[in-house]
Amino acid sequence: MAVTADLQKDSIMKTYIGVIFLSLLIFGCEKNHKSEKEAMAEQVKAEFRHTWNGYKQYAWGEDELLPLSGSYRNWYDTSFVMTPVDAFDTMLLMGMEEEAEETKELIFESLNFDQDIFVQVFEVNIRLLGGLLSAYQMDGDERFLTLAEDLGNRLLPAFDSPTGMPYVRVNLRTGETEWPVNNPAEIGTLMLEFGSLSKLTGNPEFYTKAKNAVQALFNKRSEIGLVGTTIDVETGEWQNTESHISGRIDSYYEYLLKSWLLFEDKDFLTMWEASIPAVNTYLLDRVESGTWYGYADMYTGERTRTHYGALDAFMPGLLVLADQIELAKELQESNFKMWQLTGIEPEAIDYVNMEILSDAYFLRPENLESAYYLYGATGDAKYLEMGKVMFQSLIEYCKTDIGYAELEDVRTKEQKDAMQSFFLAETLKYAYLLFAEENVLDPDKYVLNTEAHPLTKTWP
Ligand code: DMJ
Repeated sequence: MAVTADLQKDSIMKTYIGVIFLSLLIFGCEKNHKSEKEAMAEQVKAEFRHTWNGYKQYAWGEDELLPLSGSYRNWYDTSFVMTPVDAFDTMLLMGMEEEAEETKELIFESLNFDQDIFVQVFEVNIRLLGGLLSAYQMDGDERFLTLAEDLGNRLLPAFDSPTGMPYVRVNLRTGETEWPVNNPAEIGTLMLEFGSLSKLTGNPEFYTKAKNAVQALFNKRSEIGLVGTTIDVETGEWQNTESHISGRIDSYYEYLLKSWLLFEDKDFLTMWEASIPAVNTYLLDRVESGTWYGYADMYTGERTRTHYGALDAFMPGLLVLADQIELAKELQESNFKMWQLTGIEPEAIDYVNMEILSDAYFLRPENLESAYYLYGATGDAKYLEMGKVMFQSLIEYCKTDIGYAELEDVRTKEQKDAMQSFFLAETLKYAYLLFAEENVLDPDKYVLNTEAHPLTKTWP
């Protein structure tokens, strides 16, 4: 009896010690994770500052820094201070008050949309209109809204087509339009910005025109529920009937769901729910190398290509918002596999044989973006680890003395003298949000536009 009691005591003791040891280990790991996360967030901030200083020194007041030659590039005949407008809310999130103040002054001193220039509606919308609206909501200065409203009014004539779908380009001064062959991404990625502009100014026209365009496009889907790559906005005829989730279609899907989340307008939920099953039936592809989205004919659903790329990598993040976490996890494994092929992701691959089809890297954010959403939804340290690897490859291969450079070729790591404004708006923002404290941006309150500008429902 005594021996049994002693044994029992002994085993209770051992379990007790085991539990304490395990708790200490978990606590220790959590603490380690926390301090490592903090250190990573600081490092992202340091890289942002490094790049911003380069912009200040070599490209102040211009659209984009050229990170190898120490020069600059403007998109059009005049600068629209693309990088500062795109980078401003990242500075606010990072708590970089001094930099935010100087940026704000630069924007108000130099930004003037009264220009006789044809601009690309989609790019100007996601970067400038999105940036200004987010700046207004986060900073509160009315001048941001005044600029946003002026820009919105100048973009409105783009919708004056027979179908209500926008032309690709509009002249900011005359309202003339050009290029009627447009695509779902450029037609369907205006709603978050135009809708917010209506809510914030009280003028419903922005919301109505952007929504009509989305609905006109949605109505052109095939019987099996897919859209094609290009469509003529004057005739409503599809020009290229290949369907996919890549560039030229990608953010159409993103905005269907996010417009529902931001405006709680059921029509967007209906369109999302009618679209995504078709995407997951005909485009989703599970092969030996992993789970991917391929290309298919929009009418028959037949596979046309087994291509995937850096732009497609946004989809796991979007699926998290749609609560399709398991699929998102599967896809993120593939995203990371693509990243690891050469230590930094190529623009496009054939996922069947993992062959690189387009070997550039444009400093794109989508892979990090999906890691951020998945970490938020699962709390799984695996996604932090992925983010860490991706961020470190950026430092290793893309960093220059004055900023960050795209890569000509992910195999040779040869750098290219270009740095798009989304590097500061998105790539470093998602990296920062992944590692920073959760309360830096409340995911239940904010919807990020496709250029990662946070928008929030401040209206009734
Ligand atoms: C950004 O301008 C936006 O994220 C857009 O939706 C896709 N392309 C770039 C980033 O890769």
